[in-house]
Amino acid sequence: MAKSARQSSGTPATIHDQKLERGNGGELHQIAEGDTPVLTTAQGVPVADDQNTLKIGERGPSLIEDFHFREKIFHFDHERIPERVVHARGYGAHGYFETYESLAKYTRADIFQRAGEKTPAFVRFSTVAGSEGSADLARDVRGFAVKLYTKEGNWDIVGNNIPVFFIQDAIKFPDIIHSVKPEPDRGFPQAASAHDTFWDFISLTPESMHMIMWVMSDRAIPRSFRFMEGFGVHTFRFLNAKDESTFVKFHWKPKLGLQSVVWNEALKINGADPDFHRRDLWDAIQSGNFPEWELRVQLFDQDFADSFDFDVLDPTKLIPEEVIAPIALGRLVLDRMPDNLFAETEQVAFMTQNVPPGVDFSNDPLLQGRNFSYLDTQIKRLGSTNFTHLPINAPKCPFHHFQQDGHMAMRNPVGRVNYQPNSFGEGPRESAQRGFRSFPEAMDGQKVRLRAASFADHYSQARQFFNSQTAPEQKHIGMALTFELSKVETSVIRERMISHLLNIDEGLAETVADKLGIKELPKPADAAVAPRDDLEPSPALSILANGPDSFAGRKVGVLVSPGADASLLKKLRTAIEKEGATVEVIAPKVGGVEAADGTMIAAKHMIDGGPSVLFDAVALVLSEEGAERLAGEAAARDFVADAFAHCKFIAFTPGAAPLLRKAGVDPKADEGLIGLGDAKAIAGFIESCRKLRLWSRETAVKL
Ligand code: HDE
Repeated sequence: MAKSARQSSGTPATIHDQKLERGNGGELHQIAEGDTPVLTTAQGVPVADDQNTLKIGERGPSLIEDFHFREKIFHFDHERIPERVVHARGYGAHGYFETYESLAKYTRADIFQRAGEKTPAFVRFSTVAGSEGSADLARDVRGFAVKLYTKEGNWDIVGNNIPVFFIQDAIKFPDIIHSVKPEPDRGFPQAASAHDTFWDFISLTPESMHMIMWVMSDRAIPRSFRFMEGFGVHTFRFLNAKDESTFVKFHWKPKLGLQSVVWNEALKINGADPDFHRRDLWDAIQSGNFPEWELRVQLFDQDFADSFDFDVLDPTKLIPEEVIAPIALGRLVLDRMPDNLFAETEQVAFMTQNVPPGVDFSNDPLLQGRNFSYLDTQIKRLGSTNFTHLPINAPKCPFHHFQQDGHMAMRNPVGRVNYQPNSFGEGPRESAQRGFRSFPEAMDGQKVRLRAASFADHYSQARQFFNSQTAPEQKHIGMALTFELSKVETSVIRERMISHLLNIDEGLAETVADKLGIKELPKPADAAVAPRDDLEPSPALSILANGPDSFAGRKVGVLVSPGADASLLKKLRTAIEKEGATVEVIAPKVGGVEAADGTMIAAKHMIDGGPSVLFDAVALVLSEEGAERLAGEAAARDFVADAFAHCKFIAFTPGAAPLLRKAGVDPKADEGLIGLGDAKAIAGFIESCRKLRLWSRETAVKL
């Protein structure tokens, strides 16, 4: 009999500079060189062979006695937990919140008492409709959920990047979500609202029209999590030490300004890099460019609430920032990626009802419904009432209670007494002074199922939003509506949507109807309250009016060819990095190119894998011969043609002319094409890039 060969793992190689091991207390230790830990079972039994199951003879049946194999496969079979029913695809990071100054006048929330106080935070960004493995650039709302581990308990602000919502009452949530998810008979489309059931529901739900304007705007295709706002959406209350109430709305403002992509770009990014947003956050934090947001609040009293045009309890309405100017309370900085995506980002449990003393709810019916849902959903997803024992969910302040047992209990109370009151003088007691108190709002009414008349105006703020957009943004809304409705097969749904648009903006309705081939406009939809014309536009609602004033945090893709000018590239890189932006080099081949001076230029991407949609601006540093060659490659022509069509700034060396020509781009077409002759030209390129896009080109390229 031939001697059996045992498959061996050999010496484990490490591609990391350091090997890390987690101690019992969860802390990370560096493992000394040559001190590789021994593989064990989950019970700690050292393993001799992890390559072969235990068998009778080398070709015989496997033995059930093989406890290592059984444990390994058993655990693997149970690795998946249900994904979130909404917001399944998400990406999180750790950081901190730093309070600017005391807000004790309005709230006794501990986090706002002391200037300079730093509170640990965890943030999870997400898309809503797609499943965990869907692509980042879906047209969708983005979740913006913030967990603040305050000294008086965890506070979760579970918000979105859009300040209003589709529905007014939580009872409609399953309906809207069912309608946007893949259709139940066919199981598609994934992570897309462009299908019949979504638009059917929307067209039958006039209260969603304001939100629809936002979701059809570029807000729903952000360039990066780092460049989007967050909103608490609902009206909450602050309560001060005397339990006096002030209404509050929460806004997160990105330090780097707002930025989105265009739809054609989004489609291509999803193909080129479905993890575009994740990668962006990972890269930024790993390279020390910590993203930052300012927490601003709109504060108002009952008198304002009574006199405001809309009901402050209605989550389909906002209070324009020009009406109540937000006040800055502090800054949120994200500076550390989780060690493990599952343990932290997947298992984190956000709950709207997690509020500390000094923060309270309003009667917004959507918020009230959420306060039920978020606790309930954690049992389904995390499988035990003890999900608060997971490190990511546990408070970081002292906590004492008598809740015990249950699945996976890791921290039962010690001692004899697990109740109160008790005669043993043991255990925690409540504190009237420190404890959470609700605002003692006087309530009186009949038990009814009714929608308040003050919630009935569904079009005025939708119109105000549209009127507050710049011309390119208005155009994008029209294009998005056209695209989405073009995917709707049922004509009556398309027409019903046009009848709503007529109540928002006639021009918009006509443009979309024309593209959809609707010859005769339908009647405007019946409106419970006639849409108003007198709401002032709110510039704060526009992305383009609130862009950055620098190119910091953005990325330039530089396409190089053999024979490129290395010293020019160096100058370009220095100038871009000085601006706080980054450079990635793209070359015809993996590994880079040899420059004219014989030096090697390293590249991050090969042309096929580094399309221009991944960058905010591009530069072509090419020799004439290199450009001639690249002109024969579809990927290189697309690189240039797309950058041009997406209104990006394009810098180029004189040698790039053959490629520009073949890509159909006239180097003199507009001021967004910048010849790289000298250092002055580089400065000009960077100055242009601060505008992010040359929107005036859009009409010419018919995006
Ligand atoms: Fe959520 N939502 N939601 N939602 N939501 C969830 O909770 C729900 C709503 C939001 O990164 C679920 O733990 C109801 C508005 C974010 O882990 C679930 C209603 C806003 C996240 C749930 C709403 C949000 C969720 C699913 C209508 C913006 C992701 C998994 C009444 C203000 C948090 C989970 C994360 C997640 C219910 C409406 C934001 C099922 C019933 C409005 C950012 O509980």
